Amino acid sequence: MSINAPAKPLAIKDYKSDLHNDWCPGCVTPDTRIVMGDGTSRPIADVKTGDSVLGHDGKAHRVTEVMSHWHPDTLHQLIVAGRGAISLTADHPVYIARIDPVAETLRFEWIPAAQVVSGDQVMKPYGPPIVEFEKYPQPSVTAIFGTRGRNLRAVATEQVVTSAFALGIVAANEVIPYNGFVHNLEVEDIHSYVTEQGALHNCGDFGILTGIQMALQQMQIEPDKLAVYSGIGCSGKTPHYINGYGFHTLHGRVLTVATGGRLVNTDLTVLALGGDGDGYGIGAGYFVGAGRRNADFAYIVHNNNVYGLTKGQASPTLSKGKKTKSMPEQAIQDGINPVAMAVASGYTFIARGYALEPKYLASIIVKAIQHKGSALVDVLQTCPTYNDLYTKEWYEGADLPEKRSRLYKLEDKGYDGKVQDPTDAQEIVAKKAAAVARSYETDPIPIGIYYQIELPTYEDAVGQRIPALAEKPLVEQDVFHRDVTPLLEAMR
Ligand SMILES: Cc1ncc(C[n+]2csc(CCOP(=O)(O)OP(=O)(O)O)c2C)c(N)n1
Ligand code: SF4
Ligand SMILES: [Mg+2]
Repeated sequence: MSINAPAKPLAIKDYKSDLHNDWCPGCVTPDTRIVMGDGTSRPIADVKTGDSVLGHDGKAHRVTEVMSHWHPDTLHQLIVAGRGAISLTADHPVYIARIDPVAETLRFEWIPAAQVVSGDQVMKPYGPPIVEFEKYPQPSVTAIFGTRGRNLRAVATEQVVTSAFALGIVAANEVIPYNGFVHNLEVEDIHSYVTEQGALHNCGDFGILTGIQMALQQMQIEPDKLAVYSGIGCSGKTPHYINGYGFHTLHGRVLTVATGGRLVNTDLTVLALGGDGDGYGIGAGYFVGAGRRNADFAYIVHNNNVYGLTKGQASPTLSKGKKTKSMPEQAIQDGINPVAMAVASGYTFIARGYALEPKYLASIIVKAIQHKGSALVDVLQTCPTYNDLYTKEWYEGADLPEKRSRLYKLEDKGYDGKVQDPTDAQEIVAKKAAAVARSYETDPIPIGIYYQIELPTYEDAVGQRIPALAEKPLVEQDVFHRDVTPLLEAMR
């Protein structure tokens, strides 16, 4: 028990840092009116944790966190015809509909505020209760307006698209000076909220952060017994928002630093975090090395199929032939399979989670932390700014005729990837083969624990070679007052 241990059990808030969480610095001015779950509206500054707000799916969702910080910088002010103005930070995703004149359809997409142009149609669900929403994910222009797409802008100033959506035409997008507080909300399950002018979205990284904080709370890990390391990317910001020791390292190098951190202080729980580009691209060599070593840490990869921080280039997990909206052409390289890579490298715990199911993700992270050895949790993560292929709606299968999830839980199909006898080579090969086979399933995609085996860790091996390290961590040893004469003598 640490000397700083609190008298009462740790709550989720104890794992939140004081820093504003600014993934896609998605903030709006305090007076922005938010549509509540009951259809009324309220300034965002008056919305509280636990309140119910409208999500862009047209349903009510609980607010899990309210955030505000000082913003001494410019904002984007969208003037929405018939609805007024909304002022927001440049990267805040806004839900808009753009017309495809060839297909004569409205394309619904999330666009950073800075990229919204005059004539775009800002979307918002048409107030609760909305019963028809599920039926109209992509209404055609002709079905809605009875006119051709090219006439649409002339027709609509503010139109009810269906019984579910209202449109507002953006008349202008102006950059305005600002020096004051801005606010944002974290919203359960949907990660979006609706203003009187349109719907705004938050990133899947929030879901992963929530999953990590829930796991830490369930395990009652004291913040001063926690070290969180990250690489570079949007995901690399995670340690900033977790109350514990944190180290934002270099692109692709998180596992090297986390391994070092783990070996010098075996008293700490170590989390390594990073993006799919970070871990499976530039960091791929270290990924393999860490698997061979089996030091005790949990590595959580934010797998969004893009290089989010550098504006959405294809990451190593994007398959050949795929093209996100941020890519000029289809990917011409094939994507890698992280689970198969982890099996081949020797990871002793291999799992996959989904960012927008934080409770289930938390249960996997708990098991990954409890596992003694290198644990990989590959987390499928939505990036509403750049990845328009693998969206929340896609994972939910909203486009499928049968409207079923594209994910399933391995344990629900009776799968058990845990090796019962780690000395049984045949069982190990069979379990590894089963994990690899499942990892190639694409519809539905399995989430859960693919493979687990209890084997000696790197720390065990180091402790055998240097018995002093088995007794207490290196940080507690007196490394400065040592007699190095025998060493120097040996080198003469
Ligand atoms: C050595 C090095 N190379 C390239 C970069 C530029 N860079 C920063 S983040 C990034 C990719 C981030 O993608 P990913 O790891 O998937 O994280 P995400 O932003 O998607 O969470 C790149 C290429 C860098 N910072 N350092
Ligand atoms: S992962 Fe995508 S949505 Fe999230 S902060 Fe990065 S660019 Fe924005
Ligand atoms: Mg990425």
